[in-house]
Amino acid sequence: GAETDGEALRARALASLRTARDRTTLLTSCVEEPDLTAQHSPLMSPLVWDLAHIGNQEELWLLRAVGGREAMRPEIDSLYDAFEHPRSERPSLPLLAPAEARAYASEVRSRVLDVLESTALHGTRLTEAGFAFGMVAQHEQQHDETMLITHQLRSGPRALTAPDPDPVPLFTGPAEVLVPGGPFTMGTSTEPWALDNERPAHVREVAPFWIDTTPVTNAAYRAFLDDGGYEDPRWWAPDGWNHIRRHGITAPLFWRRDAGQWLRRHFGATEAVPPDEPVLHVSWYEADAYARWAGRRLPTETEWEKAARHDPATGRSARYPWGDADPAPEHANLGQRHLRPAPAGSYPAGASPLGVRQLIGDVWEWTASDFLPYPGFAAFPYKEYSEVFFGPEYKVLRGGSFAVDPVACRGTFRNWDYPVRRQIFAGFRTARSAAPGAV
Ligand code: AVJ
Ligand code: FE
Repeated sequence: GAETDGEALRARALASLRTARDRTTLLTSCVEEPDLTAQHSPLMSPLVWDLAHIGNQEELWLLRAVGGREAMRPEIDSLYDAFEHPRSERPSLPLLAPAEARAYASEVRSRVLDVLESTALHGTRLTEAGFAFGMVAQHEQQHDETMLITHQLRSGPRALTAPDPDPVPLFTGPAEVLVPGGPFTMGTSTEPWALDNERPAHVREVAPFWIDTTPVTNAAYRAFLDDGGYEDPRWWAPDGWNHIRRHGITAPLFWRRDAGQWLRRHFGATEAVPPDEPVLHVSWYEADAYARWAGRRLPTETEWEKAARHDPATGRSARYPWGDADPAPEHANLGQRHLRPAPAGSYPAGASPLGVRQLIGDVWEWTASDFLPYPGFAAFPYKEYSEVFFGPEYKVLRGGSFAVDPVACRGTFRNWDYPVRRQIFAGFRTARSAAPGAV
């Protein structure tokens, strides 16, 4: 009945908020105070900014908008408004000190638990099926991924550890999979915690195409490097060529050549670049150049989602490649259980019906597409989540990385970033059209 549904939704909201806070606590307690207030890269906020911003967004949406409560500390709102202050400015703001930021976020949370107890999870769009609580849990998890990127960028010894993914035999299955042409339902109108840019569901016609069975590996990417890929303008989009020349980019971020061997910095340690892992920390321009060199191209966002969700047996779109079940550890490398992507060919239980692997988890995958609204898009609950970013400056990434929590990952989930970005946990796979004569 409605009451047990309400209880199940409340339990899910509570568990999602708790999982997010446990991760935030881990990410902000494994380093000393100076590492929380320092800016480790001009591209990133100090960790203590993310921490208080997480609390402030939770206060805005769950205490004020849902709970109708007064502002706790109205004077700090502007400090933690991402649009008022770009990341490069944030270290010079009068931010809450680590102890104050922790106390603020935990006071917000304890009041949120009261609001969750006393709010009906239906009746308004914001509270329907616990949406606002799910949105806030996703927001915290997105900043947790951002904080993990800051950890990767920081110098000094390793602060975080996690077991490596299980080794798997070298993947020897087919290199690519044929996805049939025809209609496909993209996006969702039914997933309760889907964000505004994933909506509404709509049908698209897709021409048949081939897509890589697994993400492109470090070994495959090295062949591009060894073939002089970074010195040959034929492979590069003109803006990408200018960018790599101007910045002297000759390999993925964090890679370094040492006596004929490629090493990389990985969370405070140095390691040989693992050949079978999906390539990580490449820009859209690098992904696009590799694909052209390989005689292929990046998949469009529509192709990516069709590969991930289309079930040819029924013609319907599933929530995930493996079906409608929520992600479990055997499906995908998610949730920072590991601090790296799993080798190509891992997670056979997470494959799509056509056999495409590792679409969810491991590495965010660059697509060919600009970040644009779907037909019928309506900003909800705020324009600054998606709407202000629509346009040709941002490219879409899909599928989530090892650093994405399941609550913020679906077959419909859309991420976006500038085509020059490399610090994010991004890799890619390639595609080609199956129609005769097409690329
Ligand atoms: C969806 C990952 C691009 O981190 O900029 C966090 C998510 N929005 N706070 C970002 C987000 C507001 C956003 N991305
Ligand atoms: Fe935010």
